[in-house]
Amino acid sequence: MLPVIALVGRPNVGKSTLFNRLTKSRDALVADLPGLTRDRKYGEGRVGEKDYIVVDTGGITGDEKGIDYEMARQSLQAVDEADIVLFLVDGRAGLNPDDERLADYLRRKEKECFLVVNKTDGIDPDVAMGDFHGLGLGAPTPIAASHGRGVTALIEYVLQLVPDVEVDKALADVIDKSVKIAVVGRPNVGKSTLVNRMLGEDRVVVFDKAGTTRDSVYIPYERDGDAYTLIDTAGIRRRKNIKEAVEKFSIVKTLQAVRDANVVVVVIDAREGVTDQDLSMLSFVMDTGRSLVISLNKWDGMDYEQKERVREQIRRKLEFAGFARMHFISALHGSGVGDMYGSIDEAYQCAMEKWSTSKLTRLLEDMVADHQPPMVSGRRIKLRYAHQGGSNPPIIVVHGNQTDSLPGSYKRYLENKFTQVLAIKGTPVRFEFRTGDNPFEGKRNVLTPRQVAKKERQGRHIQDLKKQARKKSRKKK
Ligand SMILES: Nc1nc2c(ncn2[C@@H]2O[C@H](COP(=O)(O)OP(=O)(O)OP(=O)(O)O)[C@@H](O)[C@H]2O)c(=O)[nH]1
Ligand SMILES: [Mg+2]
Repeated sequence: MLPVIALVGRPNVGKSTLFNRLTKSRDALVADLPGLTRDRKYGEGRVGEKDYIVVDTGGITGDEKGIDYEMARQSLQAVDEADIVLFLVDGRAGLNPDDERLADYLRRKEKECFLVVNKTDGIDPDVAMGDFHGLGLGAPTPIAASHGRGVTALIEYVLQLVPDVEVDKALADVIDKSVKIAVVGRPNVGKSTLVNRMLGEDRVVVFDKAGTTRDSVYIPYERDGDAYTLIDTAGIRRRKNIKEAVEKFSIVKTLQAVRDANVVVVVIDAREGVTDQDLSMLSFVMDTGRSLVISLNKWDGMDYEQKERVREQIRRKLEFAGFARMHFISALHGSGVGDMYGSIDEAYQCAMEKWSTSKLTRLLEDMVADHQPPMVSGRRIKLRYAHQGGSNPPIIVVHGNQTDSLPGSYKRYLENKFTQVLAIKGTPVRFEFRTGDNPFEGKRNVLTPRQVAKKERQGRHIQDLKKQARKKSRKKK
C-alpha cells in the first residue's frame, strides 16, 4: 500500500509548487474525484524505487470562519489520512501567527509531522530557519521547492520513516494468488451492500484474520473453487454492523485500492444517473490501466422510462469505457450480482493473458496484408513485428520504420483489430509504436579508396553491359 504524504501550511508558502515538483516525474495522476473540493489534489510520486501518494491542500490559517471553516476542515482531513505531514512555512516571510496556530493543531495530532522551511533559495538557510525552531515541531528542514533544492533528500528521509506495513506472510500468499477486486464509487452508491452480496452466503472464508492491512480491508475468499480477494474501501468490517455503518468515503483508500487491484468494479447509482463524479472515477481507473467492470446499482424498482433514460445516458457518456462489461444490478436484492463474476473472471484472464511474439507478429502481418500502411514522403511505412510488453493492462508493442508518422486512423485500425482478434474484453490495452534502431541511421557511409575504385569499376562494367545490350537490340531490328 502506498504511503501518503500530505502538504499543509498557510496560503502561499509553496505547497502547490512542491506538489508539482513531487508529481512531475510521473504522469501526475491528479485525481479529480468525488468528495474532492478544489482544494485537495492527489498525485503519485516516486523517489528511487519508492512510490507514494502526495496530497496538496488549500492554504489554511487555522482561524477560518463560515465557508472558510469548511474548506479548512477539508484540508485538515488530509492530515488524518496521511502517514506523514509536511508542514510548510515561508522562509522569506518569517514566522507568522498563522504558522503558530497550525503548529499547535499539528502538535496535538499523533502524526509524523515535519517542519519544512521553503523558499530558502538565495538567502541564508540558517537565518531563515532561526525563527521556526520555537514551533515545537522539531528541527526545521530547509528546501527551495521551486528549484527542487533539498526536496529529494527530504522525501527519501521521511519515506524511510513510514513503517513497512506488517502483512502476515500467509495472508499475503493467499492474496497474491487470488483475483484482487476493488469495489469503488462515490458515496452512497451501495458499495458496502454490494461487497457483502458479492461475498455471499456460500463463500468460503480462506483466511480468518482477514483485513489486517492497515486501513483497507482485504477479504480473501473462494467462490466455486476460484480464489478472490475483495479490497473493501467502504470501511465495513463485519456483517452484523452493516446496517449501522455509515459509509466513510476516502479518496486515499480508493486510490490505494484501485492501485492494488487487478479488476475494479465501479459502482454507479442508476437512480442518480451517470454523474460527472462517476465519469472522473471511471477515467481515473482507466488511467491506471486496471481491468474494469461497471455496475449500475439500484436497478430494482425503477420504472421503464427511468431505465430508458439511464440507458440513453450510458450510450452517450460511457462510450469511452466501451471495453468494459456493464451490469444492471440490485445489490440490495442480489439480482444480477452473481453474473458479475463472469465479467470479472473474463477481465482478469484478458488482463493476464500472454501472447507469443510469433503470434502477435503473424497477426500484424495479416493486418498489414489486408490494409497497407500509407506512404510517407515517397516511402512506405514498414511494420515488422509485434511483441507483448506487459500485462494488467496488456501492452502490445509494434516495431517498424517511421512509426512516428503512422496516422492515428491506421493506429486505431491496428488497435481495434488486435483487440478484436485476441478477444480482449474488460481491460484497456496499451499500444506502443516503436521505430527500430536502424544501425545505419545517421551514419553517412564513407567509402574507403579501394571501395571507391571498386564501385567505379562496377559502374563501368554495368555501362558496358548496357551498351552491349543496346547494340544487340539494334542488330535484331
Ligand atoms: N523563491 C521561491 N519562491 C517560491 C518557492 N516555492 C514557491 N514559491 C513561490 O511562492 C508562491 C506561492 O506558491 P504556491 O505553490 O502557489 O503556494 P501554495 O502554498 O500552494 O499556496 P495556496 O495554495 O494559496 O495555499 C508562488 O509565486 C511560487 O512561485 C521557492 O522555493 N522559492
Ligand atoms: Mg496551492
